[in-house]
Amino acid sequence: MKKIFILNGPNLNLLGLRQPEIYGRETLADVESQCAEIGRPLGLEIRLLQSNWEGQIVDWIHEARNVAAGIIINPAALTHTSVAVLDALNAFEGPVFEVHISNVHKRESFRHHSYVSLRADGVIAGFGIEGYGLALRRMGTLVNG
Ligand code: CA2
Repeated sequence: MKKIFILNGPNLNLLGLRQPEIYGRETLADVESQCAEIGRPLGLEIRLLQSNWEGQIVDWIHEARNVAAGIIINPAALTHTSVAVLDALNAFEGPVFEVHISNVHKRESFRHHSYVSLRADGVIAGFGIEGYGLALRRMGTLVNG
């Protein structure tokens, strides 16, 4: 089984608990179980992590360098602010996919720019939590050759 990190940034621990009109009613635990199911037949073992701390996200990206074949990341607000997350991703050699639950391009203009997109091999926005599974399927295609 190849390991794929699914990293989630600030406030995504509230997924399913607040603002369902924007982010839906499913929780991060639902994302984890759906991705585990999608990943299994593809030979992908997922490790889903969430932190409200930028430095923790950077540390997990560094850890991924040694153990993960790919990274799926929803950096949340760090998408629009963090050169540190971009720099860490630039030091990771495998595929990186950026996922947003909401369609950031339909929202405030400050959400239209992403530092992470400068590194991402693919970007999914506005597909709800299904976006994680879609990214994982593509990851399977890439890492299994
Ligand atoms: O659409 C996305 O996935 C975002 O990455 C979510 C971020 C936002 O800053 C990005 O612009 C787009 C916000 C995550 C906050 O998540 C919450 C979930 C439920 C309730 C409150 C916050």
